[in-house]
Amino acid sequence: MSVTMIPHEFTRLSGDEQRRRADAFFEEMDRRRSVRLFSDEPVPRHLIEQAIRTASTAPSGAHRQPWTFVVTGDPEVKRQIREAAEEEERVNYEGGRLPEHWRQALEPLGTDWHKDFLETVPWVVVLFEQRFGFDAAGQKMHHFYVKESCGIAAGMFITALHHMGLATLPHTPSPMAFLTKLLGRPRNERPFCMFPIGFPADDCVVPDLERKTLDQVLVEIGESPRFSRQIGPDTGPTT
Ligand code: IYR
Repeated sequence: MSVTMIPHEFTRLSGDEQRRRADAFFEEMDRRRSVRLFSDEPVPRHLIEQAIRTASTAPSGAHRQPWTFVVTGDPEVKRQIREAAEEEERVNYEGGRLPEHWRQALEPLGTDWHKDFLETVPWVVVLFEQRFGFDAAGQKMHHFYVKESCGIAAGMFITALHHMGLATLPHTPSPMAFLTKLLGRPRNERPFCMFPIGFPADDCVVPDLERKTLDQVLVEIGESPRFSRQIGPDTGPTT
């Protein structure tokens, strides 16, 4: 059985417009920060739904879309998530489960086992990866590149949230298995990442971090294609 092929609706932009969008989007994304201090101000459910719709446009192995976004705004559920997450993190930080190199890496960030934000925020979303799926007949179906697919979906999710003026923290209390049971998920699903979502608190602070420069993250091999330097910061605006 093959899928029907349809013409691709692609919007071709002018070079100027591409440059303008590229620069503006970078500026916008560069202002994104992971937030740990939230206000309890409500957030419309529609915004969360749109962020999940957006994330679910992510490419995935064989288009299996191996993800489930579990959403809760229920104070009791949030309380249970917080309690269980803090229990695990207390063992990490105070029970010596965090290896020394990990402890050292976290020290400048000032994180500890307290996870108040899990109760403060109006919404908590847990992204579950589906290790396999089920076809229409209920038969087990293979899922491909599950981690890669969910990683891309998670990136698009936090991008969508930032773009709509919300803050989040990709949070991975370790180990996360408690979420499967607590949220009543089936055995083909595993927690991938958790996202407390809301507005930053008025007195929210974030670590004064620097991002790697382009030179540190970009390695070019061989010669650039012809004309490719026309749209580059060193050649000035394009016409
Ligand atoms: N999951 C723990 C520890 C932690 C790990 C990393 I890597 C971080 O960037 C931040 C925290 C916690 O949430 O505290």
